[in-house]
Amino acid sequence: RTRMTRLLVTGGAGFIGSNFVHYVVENTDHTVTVLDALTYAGNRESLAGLPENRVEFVHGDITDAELVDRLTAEADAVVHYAAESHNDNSLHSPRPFLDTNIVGTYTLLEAARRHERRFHHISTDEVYGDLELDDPQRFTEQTPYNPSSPYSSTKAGSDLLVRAWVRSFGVQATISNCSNNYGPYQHVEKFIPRQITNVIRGIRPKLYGAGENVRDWIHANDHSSALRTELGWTPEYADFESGLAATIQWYRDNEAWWAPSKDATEAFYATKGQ
Ligand code: NAD
Ligand code: TDX
Repeated sequence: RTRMTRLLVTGGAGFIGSNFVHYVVENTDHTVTVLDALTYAGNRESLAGLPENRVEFVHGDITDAELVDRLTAEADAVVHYAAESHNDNSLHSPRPFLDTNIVGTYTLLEAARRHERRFHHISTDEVYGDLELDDPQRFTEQTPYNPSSPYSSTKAGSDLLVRAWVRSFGVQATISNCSNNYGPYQHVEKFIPRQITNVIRGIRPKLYGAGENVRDWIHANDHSSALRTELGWTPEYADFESGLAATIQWYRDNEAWWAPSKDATEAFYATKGQ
């Protein structure tokens, strides 16, 4: 256990952010302020049951400079998850991706700079583009950025802002570029929960194209605890099959959590022929 710290967690009512807040409450003495706009992807219920003396919820937007400034000043460190996160949505309506991912990250960086706060930026491996199926190469920190979608290009842009604020202004920041996460509290628009909840509802799973896309999956809890080379971290959910089985069980046990967004998500996909 480490010294007690107050963390400002943006996007803490989303999938990975809420898993992180649960993880912090269970494994540290830190207190958490969640800043979340509760977009379609945010869900207050993902934080249900957490002790009020450890987790404060603030409903607000990361592009609100005044609010971000105050909350950053009150925190010891900022962990930044808030984003528009769905590639499919970015193809239909890119504008919110620019506002949240670029302007929102800029707003947080300026506050971290002003108040000299440690800043961790959650990004994605999709900034590196894609690999051929038989490509012997894997992405490293040195791989050039080559994003494909409006989503990944705004994440790449936000990463470059973080790098520039480190170089230009000495902000103490780190970036993680994680692969696909799975686990509880993931929105039913995403691949794994969409197929689990389709099967529960008796709908055929939907595979895009010929189903040849490949993803690297990491359990959200392992994302919360990770940094392998320097810290000697190893994943707890090393066996994908049992991690997936536990995730399927979670969706079976928590239909009340996902049912309210299921019909709207499928109705939207149907309008796009997906
Ligand atoms: P998510 O869509 O489930 O959650 C995003 C959260 O951010 C929601 O609670 C939403 O309400 C909030 N939010 C959105 N816009 C906001 C704004 N303007 N102000 C305040 N809050 C706002 O996303 P996720 O899958 O949990 O992803 C979290 C982060 O991890 C993102 O930065 C994403 O790019 C990154 N990431 C995700 C994955 C993955 O597999 N899901 C993999 C690698 C990296
Ligand atoms: O119904 C589907 N059928 C299907 O074949 C859906 C929803 C997706 N897919 C495919 C598309 C992708 O190849 O499955 C793969 C995974 O799709 P998503 O779950 O939408 O995730 P992806 O586009 O890979 O992006 C995710 O990982 C990287 C997160 O949503 C991003 O936030 C993260 O940066």
